[in-house]
Amino acid sequence: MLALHDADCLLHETVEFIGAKAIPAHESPARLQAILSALKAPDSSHQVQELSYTSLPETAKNDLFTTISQNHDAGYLHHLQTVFSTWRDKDLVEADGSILPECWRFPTSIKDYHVSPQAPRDIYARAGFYAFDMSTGIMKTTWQSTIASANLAYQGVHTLFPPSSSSIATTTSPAPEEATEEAATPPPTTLLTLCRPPGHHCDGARAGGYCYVNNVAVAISTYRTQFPTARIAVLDLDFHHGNGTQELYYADPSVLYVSIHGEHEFPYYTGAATETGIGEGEGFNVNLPLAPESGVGAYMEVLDKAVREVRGFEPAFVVVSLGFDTYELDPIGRFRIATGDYEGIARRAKGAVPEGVRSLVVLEGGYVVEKLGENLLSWLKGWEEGTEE
Ligand code: OKP
Ligand code: ZN
Repeated sequence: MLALHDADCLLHETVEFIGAKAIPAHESPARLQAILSALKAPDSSHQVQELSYTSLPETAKNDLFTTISQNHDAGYLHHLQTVFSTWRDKDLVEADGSILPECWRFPTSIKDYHVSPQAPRDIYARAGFYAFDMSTGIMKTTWQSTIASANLAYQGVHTLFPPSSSSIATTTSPAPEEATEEAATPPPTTLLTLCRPPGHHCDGARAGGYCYVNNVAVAISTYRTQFPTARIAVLDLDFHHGNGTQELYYADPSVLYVSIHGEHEFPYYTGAATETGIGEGEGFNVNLPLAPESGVGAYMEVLDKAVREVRGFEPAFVVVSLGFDTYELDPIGRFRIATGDYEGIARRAKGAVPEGVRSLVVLEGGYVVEKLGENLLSWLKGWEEGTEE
């Protein structure tokens, strides 16, 4: 299977608070390194295509930024891009330090009183205004990795659905004489984007859960430019509930969000089965929380439900948010899935994709670095062999 990667995704390396301790974040560059070595091993049947956001022409960069801006607030994006240098100029953070929030927007107990939606003037307070937890520090290369990660989702959709217009630039634009030959190659039916940082927790204006820009939303917005009204299904298989993705499409009947995740786990305040969508989007959000310590048997039962939901929706495009923190030894996930189980899980999950429909697999979490490669290879085997139904 084809996987898209950008070396800039390895740069971001921050800290998080767990309990009373600040530790190097579980979401580390080593995760991506492990995945790359597995995919590039001599006996691997997979291909890694290296992209480079940095060397894109300005027009493509602008187009990507416009796409991101469809889902994220301008003040928030400005904050992500500038906060580190602003703090650094004032000597408020070390060159290799990470900015973490100290005070969040909070609901008051006064009925019908709403906290001002304006970003506070105070420089420390703004870090809290644009975040919802202390796992999502901003260091000097955070934006560079974030934009490279988003670009993978953007380019991934362009690879699956080659735009007819030549205005969309990629880093691998063929020379004119090769262009016809290139066009003759049919696009792949599925591909994997090695996104890092991940994306499913951040919403329109807040970073959280190691996420800054929602890569799935970037993929959906990119797809929408070609297919404005087609139905899109998101199947979120990370251990954690993708609150950001849920929120972005909560009122949207053209995007079905289906998630299997640990019950009562991070992000704690979302993911209940009672969250079914709002307004026109009512019925198009399906949460399938599963008790911690569940093994593959219980998981497969709920996966069957998820697959039926997606199939019933008859999507024209399927996006998978793929996390390996469902693995039995994961430090922050609590299911009991074994390496060998991923093959069967992916084979079953592939049944969610209707025949002839293309799919994009977007990397989210998974924190047992030593097993990430093996787990992914097992999953990809099942995904490639599994049939669209
Ligand atoms: C991101 B993804 C647990 C603290 C959790 C953040 C977890 C983010 C998970 N005690 N901190 O969905 O893999
Ligand atoms: Zn997760």
